[in-house]
Amino acid sequence: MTHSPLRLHVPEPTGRPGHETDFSYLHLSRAGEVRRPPIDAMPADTSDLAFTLVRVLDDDGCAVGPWVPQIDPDRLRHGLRAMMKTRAYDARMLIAQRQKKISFYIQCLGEEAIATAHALALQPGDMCFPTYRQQGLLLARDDISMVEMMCQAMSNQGDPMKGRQLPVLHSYKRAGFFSVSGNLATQFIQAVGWAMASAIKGDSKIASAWIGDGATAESDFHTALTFAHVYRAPVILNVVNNQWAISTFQTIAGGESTTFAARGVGCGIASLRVDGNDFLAVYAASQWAAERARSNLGPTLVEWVTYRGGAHSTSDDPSQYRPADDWQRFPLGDPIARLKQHLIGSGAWSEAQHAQTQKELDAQVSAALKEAERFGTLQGGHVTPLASMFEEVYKDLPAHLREQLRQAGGGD
Ligand SMILES: Cc1ncc(C[n+]2csc(CCOP(=O)(O)OP(=O)(O)O)c2C)c(N)n1
Ligand SMILES: [Mg+2]
Repeated sequence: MTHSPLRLHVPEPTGRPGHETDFSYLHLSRAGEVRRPPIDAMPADTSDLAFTLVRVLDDDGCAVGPWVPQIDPDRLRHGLRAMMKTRAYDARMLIAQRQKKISFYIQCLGEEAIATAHALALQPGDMCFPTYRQQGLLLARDDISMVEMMCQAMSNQGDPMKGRQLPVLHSYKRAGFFSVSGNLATQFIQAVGWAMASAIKGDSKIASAWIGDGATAESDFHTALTFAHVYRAPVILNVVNNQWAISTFQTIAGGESTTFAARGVGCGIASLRVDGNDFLAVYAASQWAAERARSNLGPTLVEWVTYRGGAHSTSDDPSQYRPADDWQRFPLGDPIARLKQHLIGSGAWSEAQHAQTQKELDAQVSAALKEAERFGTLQGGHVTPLASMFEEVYKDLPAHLREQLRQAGGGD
């Protein structure tokens, strides 16, 4: 028998600039269709849930099925406001970058439901290990002021990290927000290690790890899954599948013939694949996973299916590699519009309240930026002196760094 020459398969996205995306590759479930297993389900018994999609809100904005969470209207209004605040904050910071007040920015347009609803499902003292796209975790709770966050992005004299981190890479131990590392996937091993330490101490706190679809291709992701499984670490393993890793489509990281949720089940970890643009589904699945971890039942991997609505960062131009109208055509819609529709439909919200809230948030964000600028901007000065990077690292500065400090114009 003769064989034709071997050849590799190189996955391609179904859409490119000027050629619209065929989103049927997503394999969606209908709202309410997917079962909700008990909290103590065996990991292998969640296998089907790695290939379906947990959804609560249907096309009419009604909450249906076994995953409808117990959440009162006040908390839902807070959630909607948190998403709107995150979007308003991002929009203003993008302008600030174009005005050269900050050097760089990363927005989370279209992904707001994931971090904000997740934040509401955690408890004080739990620790998130976020990527650069989870500013919603901070903005959903009011323990860190927007002014302080903006100062961080401007590396000015109000920046708690004194310009030592890229804009957006926040660090807030007091808010359960571990220092964001630019090195992708490190969050996963760090979170699993923190969760193991919490269990070793006999504490009640859980960890929540964050990673993008692209970064799951890093070996740290797989190492973290092995440790989480073996020791049943109290951790939630969040994979945000926003379809893109800068210009690389999620299939290049291995999302074509399987799902990212299936990685969990394959490692003996309970797994869910969830509509990340459905605030109620995100809240319900986060609660399920948190309850499991807190009850000593071990880790849960959740794949949040969403879409990166904007550019990867202010240094990226997505018109080069994907259709311009892709986000508008994404079948899971816009998380803010969907929760708004639900709340209006249930009589808990109105168009007038929405418009008023939008106005208030825009004003609040502008006022915060004005105040933050008083501490300095990239263009206007008052940024942390270069020499300060040598401080608070070593008790006694080694000779070679003393020399570098001298060259930087500081020290003796
Ligand atoms: C270890 C490592 N490799 C590469 C990069 C460069 N890089 C920064 S963001 C990014 C894309 C990440 O995509 P994904 O994990 O899907 O997250 P998303 O940006 O979509 O939220 C890359 C390759 C990095 N920061 N760290
Ligand atoms: Mg991605």
